[in-house]
Amino acid sequence: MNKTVSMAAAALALVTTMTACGSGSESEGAGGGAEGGGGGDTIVLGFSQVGAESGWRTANTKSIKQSAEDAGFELRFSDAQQQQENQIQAIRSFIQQGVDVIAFSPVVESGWDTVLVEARAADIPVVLTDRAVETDEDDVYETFLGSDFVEEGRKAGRWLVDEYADSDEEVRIVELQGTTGSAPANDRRDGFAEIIGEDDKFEVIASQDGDFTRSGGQEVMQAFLSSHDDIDVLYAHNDDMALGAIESIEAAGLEPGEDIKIISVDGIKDAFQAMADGKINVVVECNPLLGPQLMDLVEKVHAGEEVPERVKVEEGVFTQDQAEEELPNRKY
Ligand code: GZL
Repeated sequence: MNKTVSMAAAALALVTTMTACGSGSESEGAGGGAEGGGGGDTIVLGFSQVGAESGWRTANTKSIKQSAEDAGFELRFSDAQQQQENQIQAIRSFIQQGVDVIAFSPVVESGWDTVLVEARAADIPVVLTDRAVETDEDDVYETFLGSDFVEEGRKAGRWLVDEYADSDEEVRIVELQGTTGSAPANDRRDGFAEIIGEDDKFEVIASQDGDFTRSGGQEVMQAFLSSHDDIDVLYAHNDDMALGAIESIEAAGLEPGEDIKIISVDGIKDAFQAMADGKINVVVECNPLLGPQLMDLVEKVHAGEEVPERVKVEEGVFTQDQAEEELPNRKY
């Protein structure tokens, strides 16, 4: 693989990345700046991040940056502000720079084949982290490190089935979905539906995209409340939307956690505090601290070592009675 990238091209690519993404693009760690690509002693890792939409994402970014520094890698980091076109341009820029490895968390599942084929043609290995892609191409990424979102949805469903095991009454659910087309939104929806679908007393009366943000959760929950006066349960695909929804529930004069039970996913500190305050009933953990595992995979992939095609992250489920005790242990 020809990794000689002219200084001008590399500088242009880096500037292009910053201009194109209109977002945060930075180079950190050993040898930061607009030097050429990889091929030296220091592994140059190009990372395209979804954005900064949630507490989970903030913790994920911090883990990646800290782990790259600890591993002695040069990290070229791009924040796509939740726009797929920004991620595609960042990946193209990393290809032009001739980085050693590209890693990214795809904001949505589809639309990646062209740029992944370009990375393969440039002989630059790609590592998926956090979210998966749908692709018809073979060998366009080395491994996928991330949670099992379908299982997270099942865990949410199982809690609800247990919670209402002794009731035959209809249970009316509203669902705050994550970013449309994203793997966590699709899979958490499907896993939850799989479990509650076994009993027709459970009915999802409304489901809408809140984009994984607090403002999105607040706005969509407000809309749900204005068109439904019989909501029993909120299933939020992440804590930030659940926390935003709580504001709307309280503004409507209702008690979150009591009048409307709340199931959430991620496990950020603010959600544990809300659980301790009785406002969220259960949190399905989704671990953002993927940095150490990611850097280990990057090192192996760069060395040409075999890596598993799929690396799952172990996670738990936490209920209100555990919140107070667990809160001091939370790392994000
Ligand atoms: C899950 C991650 C999701 C989180 C949200 O791995 O992709 O994106 O659940 C975040 O908080 O926005």
